[in-house]
Amino acid sequence: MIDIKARPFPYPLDPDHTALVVIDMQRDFIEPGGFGDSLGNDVARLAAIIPTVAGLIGFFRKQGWPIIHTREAHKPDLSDCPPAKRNRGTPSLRIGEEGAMGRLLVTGEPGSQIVPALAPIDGEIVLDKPGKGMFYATGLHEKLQGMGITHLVFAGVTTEVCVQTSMREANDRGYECLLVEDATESYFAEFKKAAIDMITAQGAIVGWSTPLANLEEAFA
Ligand code: TIU
Repeated sequence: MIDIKARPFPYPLDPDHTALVVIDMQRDFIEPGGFGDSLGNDVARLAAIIPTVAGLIGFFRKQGWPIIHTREAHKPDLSDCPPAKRNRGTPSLRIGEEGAMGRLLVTGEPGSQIVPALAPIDGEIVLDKPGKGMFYATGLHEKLQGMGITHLVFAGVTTEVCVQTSMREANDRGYECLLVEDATESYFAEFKKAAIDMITAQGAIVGWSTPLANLEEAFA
């Protein structure tokens, strides 16, 4: 185990059993005209973390550790999109409707692609998920178990929605979870802070958080 400086106390990283999960760094959330924009959000906040996420991905590639990229994306016939999700609220466009980057949150459309600066490379896992959490209806737990993964490092968007949901799902399945706090972002600064506070409170009730520099420093 290698101790990483973290909140609320050092994170015990197991170099042989750790994977990175990059949550939903796709155009639909980060670029104008996508799903995030349709909900009335300022998407520019999210683009700002791309260089740090790229640095984190580069760190994992250098170590030779597994990387999983998720995308929130539904089947073209929307059979995996519950009406409760599609019909909620008054977005400018609904899931499956045609936007500036194709049909919103639909697999294979331009908007569902990961931003070019963070594009997956051969050997990395790319996982489409219909929910906010990465374990719901994906088979990911079985895949990670098959790989012998016990520790998960998290990055991506948005902190309090898909990242936090995925981290809570992972925590309940027994994974030791670390959130890289400058490699995640929310449309709402106060929600990012609150999510990290909630995750790390009560003796790391959900997991740990740390900036990328602490991870890099431990392996320098
Ligand atoms: N709306 C919002 O903050 N997030 C999502 O809908 N999905 C993810 O977080 N990926």
